[in-house]
Amino acid sequence: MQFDTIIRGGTVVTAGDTFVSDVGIRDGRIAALAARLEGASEIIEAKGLYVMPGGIDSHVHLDQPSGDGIVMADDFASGTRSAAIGGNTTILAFCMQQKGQSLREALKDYHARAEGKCHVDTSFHLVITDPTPEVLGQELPALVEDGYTSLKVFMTYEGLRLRDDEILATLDTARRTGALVMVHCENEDAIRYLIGRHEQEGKLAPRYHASTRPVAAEREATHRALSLAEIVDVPIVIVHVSNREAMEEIRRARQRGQKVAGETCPQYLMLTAEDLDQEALEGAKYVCSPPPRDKASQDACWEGLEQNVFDLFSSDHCPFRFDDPEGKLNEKGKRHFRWIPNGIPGVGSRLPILFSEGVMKGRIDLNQFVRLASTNHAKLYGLYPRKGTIAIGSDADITLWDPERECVLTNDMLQHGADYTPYEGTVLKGWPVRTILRGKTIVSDNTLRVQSSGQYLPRGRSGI
Ligand code: DUC
Ligand code: ZN
Ligand code: ZN
Repeated sequence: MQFDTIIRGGTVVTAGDTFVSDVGIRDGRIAALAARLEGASEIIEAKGLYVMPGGIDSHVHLDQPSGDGIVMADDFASGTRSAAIGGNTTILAFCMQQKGQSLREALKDYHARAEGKCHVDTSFHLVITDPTPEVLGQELPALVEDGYTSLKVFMTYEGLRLRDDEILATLDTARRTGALVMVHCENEDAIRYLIGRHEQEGKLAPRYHASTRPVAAEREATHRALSLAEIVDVPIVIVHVSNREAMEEIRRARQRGQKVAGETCPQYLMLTAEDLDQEALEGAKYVCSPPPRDKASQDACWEGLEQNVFDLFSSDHCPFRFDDPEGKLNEKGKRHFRWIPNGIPGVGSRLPILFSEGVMKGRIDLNQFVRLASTNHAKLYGLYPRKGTIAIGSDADITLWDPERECVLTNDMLQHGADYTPYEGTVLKGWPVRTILRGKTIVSDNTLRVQSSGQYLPRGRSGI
């Protein structure tokens, strides 16, 4: 047999092309693309289906220790199961450094959490919370050489946030070593001030999570992050952008000649601050940072996707159970919004939402979908062309999409650890009917077929 598998008669979609072709797979890689291929032990009929690169979700939180009795709803098994169900073949998760901890120690911990559990391929971003001279001068340069080529820094959250001089030192290390820095942009001092004022006024319900983190706090921090990157002349990624003003900061930085990538997420297209304002603490389900804004912000985020201001559409999957003392409704969280854990589930629903709301409603075309779902993540985070495309020699990471499949999204379809999805009841057109990882079908008919076949991926430097 010439091939292990042939995907027959589907419409292949890449970042730049759409064409009907058979796809021949051998030893886990794409070996041939031609109008008609013969000779395989497995034939997958794909007539009427789109044959797309497997999704890459480059912003996923799994099994992060959250402190204070709070437990994340997904470990690497359940989180990557949901990823595969939703058409993904690779995720990039965060390895969070604790204060005083070396990056090597943090990595040892996270590798142990992920080892043997992942159903899709996985790689880690390093979250830098303690940028000591040893970390920046010695550990980080060695780790970048070892394939840990991206970092995240926070401008908000006491205990996580870096001061501007620390951000500059981290960015400078990134410039020297070729790492790419992702920045969470919100002004911590402004947020803390507003939380204090809300406390004095007794405003403690979930909806005040949104009013203590206003657009101006995100816009200011976005502008500052871009300025700091400009000062040391290094590319950055602005993650989880929620509104027009922050988005326009990215556009302006590009016009000044800066290299910057932008990311937005499903919550900023599908939710608003009104979702936080509901009876019986239901609003806690939608608490995430930055918070969802308003309808005009949703429109702005769509515009950013259509006009390539955003290169990345990621889930920012950060799941907590709702009705659970270790989740959203912990004892303190019931009384004060600041103790409601921040984040919402989304790794399984990201692509069906973008396909249905974006492609099927005519906002983006199929090739733009592939760029936002997969290719741009691979290019930006050093996985291309092994991942993120359908080309000879690339890993056979392929998702088959049925554009005619209609469904109403329910939590049980997503097979994650959370007890809710923020998108319950959303009517979807188009669904990923088969997910193939390095040539093996890992999901079909919404069922995981192969356990734990994900590998860890050391990465090259960013192609930004
Ligand atoms: N930032 C994230 O990227 N994810 C969840 C919470 C947060 O603040
Ligand atoms: Zn963040
Ligand atoms: Zn995140």
